[in-house]
Amino acid sequence: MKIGIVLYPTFGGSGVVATELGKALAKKGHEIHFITYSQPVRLGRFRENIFYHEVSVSDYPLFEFQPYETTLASKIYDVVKYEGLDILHVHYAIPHASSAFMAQQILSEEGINIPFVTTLHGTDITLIGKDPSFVPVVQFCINASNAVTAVSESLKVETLRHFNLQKDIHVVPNFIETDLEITEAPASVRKAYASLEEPILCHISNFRKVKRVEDVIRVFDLVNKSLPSKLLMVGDGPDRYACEQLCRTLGLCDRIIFLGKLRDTRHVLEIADVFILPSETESFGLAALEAMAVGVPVISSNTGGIPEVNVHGYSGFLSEVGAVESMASNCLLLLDPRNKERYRKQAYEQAKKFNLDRIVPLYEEIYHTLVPLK
Ligand code: GMT
Repeated sequence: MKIGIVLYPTFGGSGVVATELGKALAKKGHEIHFITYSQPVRLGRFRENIFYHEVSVSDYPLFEFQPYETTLASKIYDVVKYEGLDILHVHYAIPHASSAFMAQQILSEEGINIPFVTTLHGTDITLIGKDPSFVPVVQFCINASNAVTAVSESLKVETLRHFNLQKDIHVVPNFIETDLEITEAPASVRKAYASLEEPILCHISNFRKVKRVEDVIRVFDLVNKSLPSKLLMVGDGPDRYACEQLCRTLGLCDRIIFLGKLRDTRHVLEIADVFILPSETESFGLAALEAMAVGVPVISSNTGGIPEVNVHGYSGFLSEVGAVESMASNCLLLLDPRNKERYRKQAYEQAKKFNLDRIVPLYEEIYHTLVPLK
């Protein structure tokens, strides 16, 4: 099949999932056309069956705000028509679903029928999508999509609660490639950040308000008081400054290392002992799954889709949002030498349930219902 994937190219989870999906489908022989405004961060090297079409936004002086949605619709039109695509898969409703709808309408005037699948990732529904200024368009576009998927049951429920939908929503969870065994990082890499007896805690996010990054520092502070440890903070965003301030106030600057944005987080996760995700809400929590896939158990909040990924008492522990004391004591449980190996294995086993080989075919099934003959 020739599949167009419309995505955000940045470090956000939706872009990562869309890129990894495209790469997996390309490996299976599909022809994948990524459509977005800059090269997706996870796309990496040149690969068979993968093409990238850049949407270049003009900076005509009349426009105080560049009409990205319109430019994107034109690009989609172009790629569908001249590359002969069979189907479009748009990740994140705003504005990708409305651009796909516009392109679909224009193409149908020319006798070209192109179905589009919309995958809802979370903030397109839970935060931005609920903004009254977006509701009519988001609702219309979900209903106009030929198929709709959500990355968790929780996101499906939330979407149905908030919008008036006539569409069925398929739950297709996010996925990860798991190795045959847990991979160990070379001791030399670990040694650069912590001594042998110091556990390494890790957090990865876009440092937005919803991630509650200051809770990560507070949890670490409590853990470190009982068990001297190190914390690796990966990513960047609006709340990084407040986090750095908090480290200074708590006198933790020599214990917390800010690594900034990284394209490939796997190598950091490989040296971590616990992953912390205290988000206010999270439709899935891909970062937690990525940690579990290398055998790192997770301390998280219990909201949104997180409980579908992190199983309390098995792959890690869940606490109420903001319950930093509970998160810290659970963290110490995971770090107890008597428990450590067991939770490590269980986290890894839990991640296997989301293996790419199990999940990618679910998307292919949906494509086949819309493009039966290919
Ligand atoms: O919150 C982020 O990190 C970015 C955001 C996005 O859309 O790129 O992530 C959302 O989609 C991810 C992939 O499906 C999910 O794993 C995240 O849970 C979800 N974020 C939120 O719901 C806050």
